[in-house]
Amino acid sequence: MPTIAAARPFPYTFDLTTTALLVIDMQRDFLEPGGFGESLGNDVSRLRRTIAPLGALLAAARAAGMTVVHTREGHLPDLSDCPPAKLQRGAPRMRIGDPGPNGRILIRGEYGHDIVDELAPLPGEPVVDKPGKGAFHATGLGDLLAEQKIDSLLVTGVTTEVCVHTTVREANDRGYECLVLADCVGSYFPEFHRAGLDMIAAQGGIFGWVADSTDVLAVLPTTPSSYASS
Ligand code: C5J
Repeated sequence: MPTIAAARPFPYTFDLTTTALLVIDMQRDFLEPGGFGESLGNDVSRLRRTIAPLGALLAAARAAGMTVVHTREGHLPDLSDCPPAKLQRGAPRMRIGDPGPNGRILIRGEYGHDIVDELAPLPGEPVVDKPGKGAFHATGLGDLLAEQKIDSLLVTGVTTEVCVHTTVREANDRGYECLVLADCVGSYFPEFHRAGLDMIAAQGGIFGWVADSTDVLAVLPTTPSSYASS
């Protein structure tokens, strides 16, 4: 089984047949101007450094025959799945559901809600729509992973301290072994990114492990068959 020797706090070993690559919320609404992220006053360019390494990891995971699952944060057009607290909190220039240059902010089916072109899901790859920050809350993710006997997750996406962290905490409580790829997760706040990663690996890996995508690329087989025969 592949082992990431450089993972913090100690080496991470995973079985490709029971591990999924989870790509969290790589949506235009967070990564491109005119969306939810920018409406909250954030510099969205800070997240874009994740796209190239994540694209390379996604290609390698697909070549190795790994399960890939994408998520998208967003709401139904009538906002019936959006708690008032989420809708009203803060003082954004535009609120969830308001019209923006990429369509209504954080609404399913709108251009801004979808995943950036560089990381578009392939036909057949599950895309889990989630109304919350955590990918397990009010979604079918747990059942989907259970059906495929997945017990470990390579976690990527945005943002480090919000949806990535919430999902890793949810996953950890459900018994998943999570490896977070530091260069494939991003935050609008560099200090939150650093602290978020440290919090995952601290205390003996209280929520999971942290490594770089290059560490994973170095151990992934280039074809599903080479893994099966190794
Ligand atoms: C946020 C997310 N930051 N995907 N969502 O509101 O992290």
